[in-house]
Formats: sequence, structure tokens, C-alpha cells
Amino acid sequence: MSAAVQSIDAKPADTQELTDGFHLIIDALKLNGLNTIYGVPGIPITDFGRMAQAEGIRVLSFRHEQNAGYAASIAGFLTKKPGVCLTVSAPGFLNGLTALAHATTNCFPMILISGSSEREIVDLQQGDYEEMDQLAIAKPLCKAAFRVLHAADIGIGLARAIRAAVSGRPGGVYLDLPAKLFGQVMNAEAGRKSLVKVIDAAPAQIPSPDSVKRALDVLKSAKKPLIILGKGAAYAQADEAIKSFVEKAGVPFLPMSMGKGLLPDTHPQCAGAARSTVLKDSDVVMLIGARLNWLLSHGKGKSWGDAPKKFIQIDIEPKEMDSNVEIVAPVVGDIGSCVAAMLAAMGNGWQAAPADWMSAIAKKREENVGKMAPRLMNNNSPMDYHGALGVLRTIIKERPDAMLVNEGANTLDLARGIIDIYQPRKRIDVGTWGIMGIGMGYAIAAAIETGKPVLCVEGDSAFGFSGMEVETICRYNLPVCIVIFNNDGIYRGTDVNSAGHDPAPTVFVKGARYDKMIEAFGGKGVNATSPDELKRAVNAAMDSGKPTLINAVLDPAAGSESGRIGNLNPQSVLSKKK
Ligand SMILES: Cc1ncc(C[n+]2csc(CCOP(=O)(O)OP(=O)(O)O)c2C)c(N)n1
Ligand SMILES: [Mg+2]
Repeated sequence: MSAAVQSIDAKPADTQELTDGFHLIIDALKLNGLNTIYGVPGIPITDFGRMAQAEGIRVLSFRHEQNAGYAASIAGFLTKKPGVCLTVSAPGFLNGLTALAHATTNCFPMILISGSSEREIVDLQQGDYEEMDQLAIAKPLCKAAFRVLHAADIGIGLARAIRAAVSGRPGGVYLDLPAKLFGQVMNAEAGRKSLVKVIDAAPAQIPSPDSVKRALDVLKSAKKPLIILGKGAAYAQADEAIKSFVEKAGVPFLPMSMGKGLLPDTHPQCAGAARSTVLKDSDVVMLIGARLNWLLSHGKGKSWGDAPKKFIQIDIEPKEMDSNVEIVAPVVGDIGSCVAAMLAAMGNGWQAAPADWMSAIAKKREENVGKMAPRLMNNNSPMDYHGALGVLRTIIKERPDAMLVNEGANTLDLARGIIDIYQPRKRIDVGTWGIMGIGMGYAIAAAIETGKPVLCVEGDSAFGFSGMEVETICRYNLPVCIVIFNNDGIYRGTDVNSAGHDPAPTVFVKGARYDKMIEAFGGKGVNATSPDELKRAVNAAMDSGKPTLINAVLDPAAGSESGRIGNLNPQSVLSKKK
């Protein structure tokens, strides 16, 4: 037992001011500006949630920990402060763990705080209530994991968790708080002194001048340069510097899904609508906060073409360099510092990319946009993806500061291409893993953290993973409009099972009315069968700020297997492909 805890024996109990684990955790969170908790109550954290709320922390109580965890993870992305998720032991912890792993994979700062059972019983495997060695299980799935056993160590424990989450490449951190800790009593003054306010939690990491010069030399030598902006660039909140750099460089840019809006998708240098051309034909590619993972086909293969290519990479994580292909100019540092250093080193008289490259891209972009335009204006009923997304595209154009949440397969891939984004960090989606289930958690955190209206564009399958949180959205009366692209199933609603009476694995109840779900909790439900109806309903929802769920009736035959990534499905040589 620590000296601070022992010291309570030194004076009679009634003459000294006491504090306890509950209060120290709350004080430590508040001291570090962590004023929001996303979680689900239960033993041993129920009272903690109540007390935190009473002390002014915003406590958002969810219906399932995974959704609370996703909310915390995206809160981290949006604010650069660790999002906090609070769960009960064993099953609650495991439910939150998916989100913690997701945060780590996506480089979002998050802290999963979980209550846990009695160490003495857990370690002897004597069958405690919700027994589990949570710390051991969390470790491989997050950036760091800590356990606090003494009240006097709460301040240090939280400080370590905060630093681990936000410094360097951000990620998920697990903080294990055994039930006994909450009630542990210690001298209040000693308690206050034990708290740590984390100074400069994510110190700037300045790139070496040589690496900056090398990168600019390579960029300067390019005939067909390309800049790719990843969600790391969006996370950095160096929006002005990034915009100035891209414009001064005069290089076409391709935004990754959550990098959209750093510069508007309608910017003349945006190559989003000419993606395959720029990947194939570019000769120098500068990655800014984007990794060469599967989302960029690992930087090689068919989609990158045969032309020789040089890669420049700006990333805070040195190990990211050469992960898939050779990086001829690695620039290691935080994105803000790196881009600022680039801007400073470019000097005056930087030559924009050659005009023939820019005009080839502009031509391709106009061709593709022109081909798409009539499809976006169709008023078919039931709707197809393009008709429905044409409407939502206009709505976001008119409301560029709204938050857009997006998940699904076709619903995701087509919305990403069709809905232009105009401001940084407005589009939040399935991320690196392409997971379903982020929808309602993200929507809730987006509303809470930004105070802006939220539009969720959800496949009917995707929505199902977190659908119960519509109650949470109604309970907190959040300005969230959920549009469900209801095509009766996963990818399509038309599969049939030729071998028996069970439905095919990819189809759902036909003609389901998701709009009725939100009515059960006092929200507004709308069934929209045409683009016109959809437009009216979404605009009304965004104007009212009232929780709304719109069941957008899509043609069950609209959509293709796995959206744009059908090629990743393994094929059987024994069964013929339809
Ligand atoms: C957690 C998780 N489970 C399963 C999947 C596999 N999966 C990919 S997309 C998808 C649902 C696609 O259907 P829907 O959301 O209705 O979109 P649609 O293509 O029909 O528009 C599923 C289940 C996943 N990506 N993540
Ligand atoms: Mg669907």
C-alpha cells in the first residue's frame, strides 16, 4: 500500500478530509480536459458514471459498448484528445474492445476505461463475477495497456494513458480499473497532489531539414506528380498549411475517404473523379498522412500501372516507411510540422505541375463527372443509388458544415464518390478495416463533439449493427438524420436459396420499415419512395434538428456484390459463379 494511503491512519478519521478512487478518477479526467464519457453502466462503474455526471462530465449512456467505443474513437479523431469509453468487466470490456482495436488500426486516440473484477480471485481463476484477465487480453489489440491498483496512482495512470493515446501515431489505450480501486480512500490533499496535468501531450515532431529538401527535390523533378491526402492529414488539424502547400505545389491531389474536404472535392486540383488515371499515370506520388495499405492497393499492381513511380511519404511513424514499396523520400514528423517545413523550404517561384498533366486530369475528370450527371438526376421509384445520392449530394452542397457519417457496401462506395465534401473532417466512415457498425456511435459523437447537424447514410445491413442506438439519439435529442438505403439486404435483396426454405444469407425481410423503429422512441420516421420524397424529408430533418430516420426504399436489384471491392472475394472453382 502506498504511503499516501497509509497516511490516513495517522490522524483520526473525522479530522481529515478524504477522497477516494471515484473522485480521483473524475478529478484526473477533468484536470486533463476529458469532459465526455461514452459508455454503458453496470458493476463496478454505475456509481462512477453518476458521480462523473454530477461533477459536470458529460456522460453519454449507450445501449451497447461497441457503439460507445466507436463514439469515443471518432471523438478522438475529431478533437485530437483521447475519446473516453467506459465499460463494465468481462463482457462489457469485450464489447468495447472491438472499438479499441479499431481506434488503434485507424490511429485515433482513445482510452477504454474498464472496471474489472477482484485481482486476487481473477489471478487464481476462482470464478469471480465477470472474471477475466482483461489487461492481458487488451494488450495485443491496443497501443498501450495499464492497470491501476492504488488510488494514489490514478493520476499517473491516466497521464500515461493520455500520453500513449495522443503522442506519436495516435491509437487506443486500455486502462484497467479493478472494482476495489473505486472505493479506496486516501487523504484528499495527498490525492490532489497525486494528479497529473499532462503537459504537451503530443509534442511536435519536427522533420529533419535534409528529409524535407530531399522530398521537395523529388517532387520538383516530377512530370506527373500526385499528392494523396489521408485521414492522418485530416487528423492533424493543419488545414490552412495543407491547403497552402497543395495550392503552392500546383499538384493534383487525391483525398482518401476521410481526407475529403481538406480541400473541397470541387477544387480545380482535385483528382478524385480521375482516380484510376492519376494512380496509373503519375510518376511521383507524395503521401501525406496516408498509408500504402489495401485501400491504395499496397502501392503496386494493376491499379498503379506500369510506369515507374517514386514515392514520397510524410508520416509521424518511421516504421511506416517502406512498408509496401520503397519510399525514396521519407519525411518523418507530425503532419503540421512537416507541411509547414515544406512550405517554408519551397521558397518563391515554385513551378506548378506541367500543364499537359493538369489538363489531361481535368479532361478525365470532366468526362467522368459528365457521365455521372444524368444518372444523379433520375427520379426513379423505387430509387437506385444514383437517384438517392444525387439528392444527398445537393443537400451536403447546401449544408457544407453538416457532418456526414457513411457505412455499407454499395451505400458506402457510391456515396464516397458522389457526395462532394467541402470542409475538413466532415466525412467519417468505416475507416481502415471497412467495418460495419460505426454508424450510430459516430453519429452520436459527431453531434456531441461538433454541435453540427449529422446526416448518416447507411446501408440497411450496416445500420443493423448499431440500430438500437436510435433510442440513445432520441434520448439525448441529437440533431441526427439517418437515411437507410433499404435494398432488402447485404449488397442486394434479390438472392434466393435454391436448396431450402430459409432465406439466402444476404437477404432481409422484404419491404422492412426501419422508419417505424425511431417512432417507438418519439423520433420522426419517414418512408421515402422517390428522390423527391427523400429530398423533402432530409431537408425537413436537417432544418428541424430533430432525430429522424428515413427509410429510403431502394430497388432490391440495385447494387453489386461487395460494392467496389468484389474482387477481394475468394472464388470456389467447384461452384459456378453467377
Ligand atoms: C463488422 C463487419 N461485419 C461484416 C462485414 C461484411 N460486410 C461488408 S459490407 C456489409 C453490409 C453491406 O450491406 P448494406 O449495408 O445493406 O449495403 P448495400 O451494399 O446493400 O448498400 C457487410 C455485412 C463488415 N464489413 N464488417
Ligand atoms: Mg443493403
